[in-house]
Amino acid sequence: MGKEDKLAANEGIKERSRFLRGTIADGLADVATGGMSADDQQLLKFHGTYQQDDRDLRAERRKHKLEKAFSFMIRIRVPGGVATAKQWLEMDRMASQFGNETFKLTTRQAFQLHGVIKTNLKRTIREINEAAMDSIAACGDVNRNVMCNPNPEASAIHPEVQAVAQAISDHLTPRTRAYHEIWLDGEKVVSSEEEEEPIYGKTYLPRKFKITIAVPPSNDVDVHANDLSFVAIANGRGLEGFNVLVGGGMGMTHGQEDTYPRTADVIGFVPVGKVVDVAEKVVIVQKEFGDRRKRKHARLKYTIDDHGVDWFRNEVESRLGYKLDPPREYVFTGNGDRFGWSDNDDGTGNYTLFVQGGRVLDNGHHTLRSALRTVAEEIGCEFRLTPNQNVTLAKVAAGDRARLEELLAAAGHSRPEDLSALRLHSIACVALPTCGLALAEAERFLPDVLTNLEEVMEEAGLRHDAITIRMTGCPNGCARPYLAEIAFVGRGPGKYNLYLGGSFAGDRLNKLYRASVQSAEITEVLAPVIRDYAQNRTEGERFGDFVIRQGYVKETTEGRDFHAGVDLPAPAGSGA
Ligand code: SRM
Ligand code: SF4
Repeated sequence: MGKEDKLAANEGIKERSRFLRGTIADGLADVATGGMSADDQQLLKFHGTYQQDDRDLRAERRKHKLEKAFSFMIRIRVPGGVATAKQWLEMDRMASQFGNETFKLTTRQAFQLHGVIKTNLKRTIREINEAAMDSIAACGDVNRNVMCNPNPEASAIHPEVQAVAQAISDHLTPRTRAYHEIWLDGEKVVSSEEEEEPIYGKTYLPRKFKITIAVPPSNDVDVHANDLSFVAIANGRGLEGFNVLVGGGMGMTHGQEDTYPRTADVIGFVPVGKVVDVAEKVVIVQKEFGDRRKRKHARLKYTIDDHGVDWFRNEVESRLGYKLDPPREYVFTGNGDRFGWSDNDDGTGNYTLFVQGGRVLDNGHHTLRSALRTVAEEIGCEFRLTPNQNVTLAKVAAGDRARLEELLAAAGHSRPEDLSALRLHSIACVALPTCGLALAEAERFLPDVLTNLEEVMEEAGLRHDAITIRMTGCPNGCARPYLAEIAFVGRGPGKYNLYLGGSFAGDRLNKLYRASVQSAEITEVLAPVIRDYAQNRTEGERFGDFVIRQGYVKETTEGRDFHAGVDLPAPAGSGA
């Protein structure tokens, strides 16, 4: 069998794992090391946890011949991002008791704890479950946390759309009892023959799978970064159904042009009652046809590009036993969050606040984490995690609004109206020190980049002009950089590829503008483009559209066109 025909190593790990058990239970009991075996590390992802090590400490520990400083990241699913005040308080407590005194609001509306040591892993996952949350399928080759627009402006249909997100999430959650056995001391299943995994089977999906639901005009969930999305279509009377989009995705690898981000295709419309059925059949087609030999080519986006979108729709429809209706019209106006207060029909209000990098922490005089703890204790509102790493404090009674604002102000937390529109439209992935794949900083560096660019924007009179700007430490795309108007993607320590030309609504991919820009040169490279935009844009023209019109980059029309037409300056000294 040639190398190309061989199944990827992860396929064997899944096949042998007895429905995701592997030797995880034994590995947890082994106190001789703070880590787990290589195979179990792959299986642990399906249980929502990653082995990591503190990369800031690597060199020092190597010098002293010590094992890496292993710890675990736990990702906690929050379908649609809706958490109660009690759940928020539990995350806050666990961040101190088991984690690194912070917790992260992710780009997929989940919570993450970092720094949990192996001996605390089981207890932490158990306590997460006691708080009516879980981590199963937060990672791994299965459907992940289902995202849903938390947009408080759409309060009338939000509960209905949220219920659909929950139903999809429940339906696609793995059925294996392994999670309960290992973490919750559930009764042991005698043999794996007793297990049933009706949708996934014993090798699950070829790769991760992601689903979102968007409520236009907001595309905050970034439908074009997801394998499957549903776009809510409502009329004056309520929710009618959803357009179905397939084949979006971000991840790629530097220097490998057969890997690329891709925007999704609309394949039809489905009434509300059939959404779960459609989700299941899309997952099943990908299970059957996704590439199990090459993990870098295993996402749905490549299955669709390999076979064609019409073929894919037919495969889905033949399993459904009916045809999808023609898609309906909809318009997206942006993929950022809407900040500040909005009102609900019942007189309560929702307040969306900016959380830099989604990191909930107390830092010197800026004590956001403590303030939000008090909000949860005193006001007891809902905490809705946004897809842009922010939080909406939802259903706040009219009488509590002033107190909420007072608590945030006392914590030194800036009101959205006091922040630049650029910062409010920024996202950074975790990157260093915990992410094992990071080539460069992101969450710890983007705030400084923004501070420098804010000066340029201010001088150009653009303080209130929103431009989407995203940074990731590597090309995997966790902050969905290829859908931003400006994106920095780590190439190596202190070096970033700079992409321009995504659309403000998140429905066009950007293109490489400069490769390997040094950290210190970022402002210098971008300032002339920003000034040109301020002076020469047309009425209402967005930055991403302007850079294409002015010829800074060519327009990217689809994923396969992402690497084409890149026009980089000749390297210094080339004589060109
Ligand atoms: Fe991601 C891997 C963090 C959203 C594409 N992602 C990772 C890992 C687990 C690194 C690893 O495999 O060892 C990162 C852990 C870092 C850490 O220390 O916490 C990581 N991804 C994140 C989060 C926390 C970024 C954030 O700052 O918020 C996001 C968690 C979302 C969640 O709650 O589930 C996160 N990751 C995304 C997104 C955005 C999205 O889904 O909307 C993407 C791009 C969309 C997509 O999937 O196409 C994304 N992550 C990846 C990839 C590339 C996948 C691919 O198709 O090539 C990897 C690497 C991999 O899977 O091999 C990855
Ligand atoms: Fe890590 Fe890369 Fe994802 Fe950032 S984009 S969190 S560096 S995998």
